[in-house]
Amino acid sequence: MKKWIPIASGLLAGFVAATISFADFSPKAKTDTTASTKSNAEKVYVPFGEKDDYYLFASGGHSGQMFIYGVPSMRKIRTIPVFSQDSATGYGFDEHSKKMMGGYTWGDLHHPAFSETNGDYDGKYMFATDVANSRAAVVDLKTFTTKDILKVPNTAGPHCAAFVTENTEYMFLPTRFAVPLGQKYESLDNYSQSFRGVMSAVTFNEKSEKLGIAYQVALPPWSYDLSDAGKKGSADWAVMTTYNTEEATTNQEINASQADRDYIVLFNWKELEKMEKEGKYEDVGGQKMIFPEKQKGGIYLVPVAKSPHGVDVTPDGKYFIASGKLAPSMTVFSFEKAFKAVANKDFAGERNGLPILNYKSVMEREVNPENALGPLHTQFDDKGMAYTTMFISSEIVKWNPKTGETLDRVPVQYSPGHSVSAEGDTVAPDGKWLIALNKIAKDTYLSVGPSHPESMQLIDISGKMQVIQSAPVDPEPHYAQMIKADKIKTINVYPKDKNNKDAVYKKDDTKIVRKGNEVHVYGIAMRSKFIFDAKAKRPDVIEVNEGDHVFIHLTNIDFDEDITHGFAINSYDLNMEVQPGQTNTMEFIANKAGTFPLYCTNFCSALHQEMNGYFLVKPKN
Ligand code: CUK
Ligand code: CUA
Repeated sequence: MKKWIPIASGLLAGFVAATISFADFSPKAKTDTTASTKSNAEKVYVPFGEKDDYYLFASGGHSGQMFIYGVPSMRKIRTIPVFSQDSATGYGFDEHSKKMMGGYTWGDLHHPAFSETNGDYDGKYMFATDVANSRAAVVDLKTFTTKDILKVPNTAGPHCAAFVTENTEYMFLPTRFAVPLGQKYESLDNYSQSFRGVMSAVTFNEKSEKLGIAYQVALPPWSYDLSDAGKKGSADWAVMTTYNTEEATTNQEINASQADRDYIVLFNWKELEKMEKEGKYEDVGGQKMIFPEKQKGGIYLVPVAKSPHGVDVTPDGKYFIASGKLAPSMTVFSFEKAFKAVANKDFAGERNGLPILNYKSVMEREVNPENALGPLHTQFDDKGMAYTTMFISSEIVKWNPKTGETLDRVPVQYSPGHSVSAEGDTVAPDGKWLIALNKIAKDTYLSVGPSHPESMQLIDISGKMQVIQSAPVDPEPHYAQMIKADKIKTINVYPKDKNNKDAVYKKDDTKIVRKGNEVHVYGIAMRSKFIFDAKAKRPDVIEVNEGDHVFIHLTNIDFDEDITHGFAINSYDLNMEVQPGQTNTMEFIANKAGTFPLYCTNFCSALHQEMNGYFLVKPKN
């Protein structure tokens, strides 16, 4: 049988080689493209007193965090802790965020996704998922803080998320790893019969600011990779790539790269929603699980070049573009043709009960820029032109999805995974800036030893593509989104919350209350002291008995922008933060007797160093 992509097996070796050896890259390309002229320097220079035009939200990968940069200066502004503890902000130490983290200490955050209205970023929320511990999270962009985290049952590694539908109705979480439903023990010999790749339809309630699960779908036991929601005419649909349709249970590097083709899974979420409403699901561990081999009509397969890694929908919603890491081509598929094939039952058989659409009926064109290797992910500009990252040939290729013509290419250093252009995955990309998110920085920055930071290279795409700036970034920006700065409306201080029974806004209301062995402190932080009980001889001292269950509720009554206080207890491994107007609680058992200084960790005034007190723990006997 003729191989569909004759050079694919050679490429596999190339891909593997490229991931272990970057020594072959010539440094010459770099000198050709790095910022060296004044005009380029001016483009990224944001004078003091002025601000950047865009926010960049980069995923922090296995740091579990999200990194915020300004564009075009590429200055890092903030780290938002999401799935991992962060002592800088007390995240994961205070009671609320500790509970949210659900007992886990870290996460692997891959694809950030802004909330959308009519297919455009609305600047309200940011979503993300955790591949490591199967969770979803939402970040509030009024305060740049994590609002809710949801542990998603029945799933292992929702890598391909988050991607949201046009009006944030759902974010879908398909999984990278197949597991038996409920993740029960099962022999890998029963993989094909008992394992599933589950996709979850996660909802967000803006009023309660809580995430929930509407339903789940038990997909075949394949690995699902990056996905995208439809837009405009295709808004009811979504697409995701698959690999390991071979259902290999060991040595995936070889065994999951056997078949010449894998699939794009094309699904109609309105149909799935209808099935859920009509009760066409089974209860699996308390979740509504739809089995597509029994409930037909919502999900279809489209054959695609082997082991695709990315699929992206064009801004007009008419096409979806799949890129194969082991195939040299970008394949453009037409939604309209797919809908026709669905209506005419133009099928080329079935797999696992899912109909396969005829490749020729849905495919629009295969695009193979000369010597461009390892296409991964695609972004767009305001004219609908596509920018695809080439992992192996280390470059960005600009091309026209309507003709397949290659328009421009620029080398990057090195091995870009994703790239991101300004609002480049919305219905209305801005056509400004593209940032290559490179896996390997190698010789770009001052050396810090054997392992280097990742690298984000800013590319001006207003004319011929030109790399003009680069910024190091901690591991690991798998994806990022760039939003116009004026779309984000932050608050300056937390407003008083009369319904919060833990909050205290006046000195005279501070108190320490004992109920059995529970001690509740209702205190305030202000420049430059703590007051836990205004009536006490020493208002800045907390005294408890060894073994007491202690709750310290602390309100920052400095209603003044950027006057943040911290609260740490020496040798108790505890720290939290109260931002202006905010109330936070620290909960712990006083299991060590002794004298422990407490202090403000966040520099807040000239007398910050005096902002301290004592935590005294009387021994049991
Ligand atoms: S993935 Cu493709 S390069 Cu997690 Cu989007 Cu990293
Ligand atoms: Cu409060 Cu330093």
